[in-house]
Amino acid sequence: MRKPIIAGNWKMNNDIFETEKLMNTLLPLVAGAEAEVVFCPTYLGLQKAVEMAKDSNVGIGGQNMHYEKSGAFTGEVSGEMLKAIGVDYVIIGHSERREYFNETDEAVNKKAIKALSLGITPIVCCGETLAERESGKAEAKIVGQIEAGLKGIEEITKVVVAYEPIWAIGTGKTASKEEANEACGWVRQTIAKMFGEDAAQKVRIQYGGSVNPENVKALMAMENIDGALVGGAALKASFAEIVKF
Ligand code: G2H
Repeated sequence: MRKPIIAGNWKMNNDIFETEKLMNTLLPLVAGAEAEVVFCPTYLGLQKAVEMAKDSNVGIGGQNMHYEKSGAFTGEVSGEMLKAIGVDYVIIGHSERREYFNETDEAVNKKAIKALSLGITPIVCCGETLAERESGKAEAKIVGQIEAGLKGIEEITKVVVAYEPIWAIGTGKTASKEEANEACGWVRQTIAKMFGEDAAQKVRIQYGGSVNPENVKALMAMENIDGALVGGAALKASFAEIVKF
């Protein structure tokens, strides 16, 4: 009942020319996919990507946005600016933004609320460090991030959550399908406590962290996993195999 959603997070890769090239490679390969497909290039590639994806089955997403409309926020881009060029998704609170750019749960919450108000689908990220997992604190970390990040959201069923264990990001290590499913279950239970069971059953939860064409099928077969947020493997033609798992 939940439509799978596979998103490629291109991170800080691909200039405008490389963006065009990868779009040209991937668009025909992912055509006809049953899953909802999203590509998230850098800010500089967004407009080109939106134009190129116009008549395709691919949606385009930003990797971040500011919650204010405009103002003295050097280096930032607002949700309104994303919307103006036709961006329909935005990744919020990726662990790399939390770690390197001091993004807090409070900022994640403001950004998610703002994105929804603009009709942009927020992909809200959560996940624990290796130390937190090894000391039995993974569930508490994830529950806390979801409670704070999704607080006060009115259109919860339009939110996509990405569970990404930090120790599995770009490391080649993947959480086992059981570990990933359990953590996505913690996310769903927390949403159920906050917004009710019906709403929680409608929210799509992605797993992210070294997803590749070999492991995607087993992950997607798990009860609580409705999609994938893919980094390194989203930069290759074989991303189409992930999309068409
Ligand atoms: C996790 C993921 C995409 P990768 O950050 O967001 O990256 O697939 O390279 O682990």
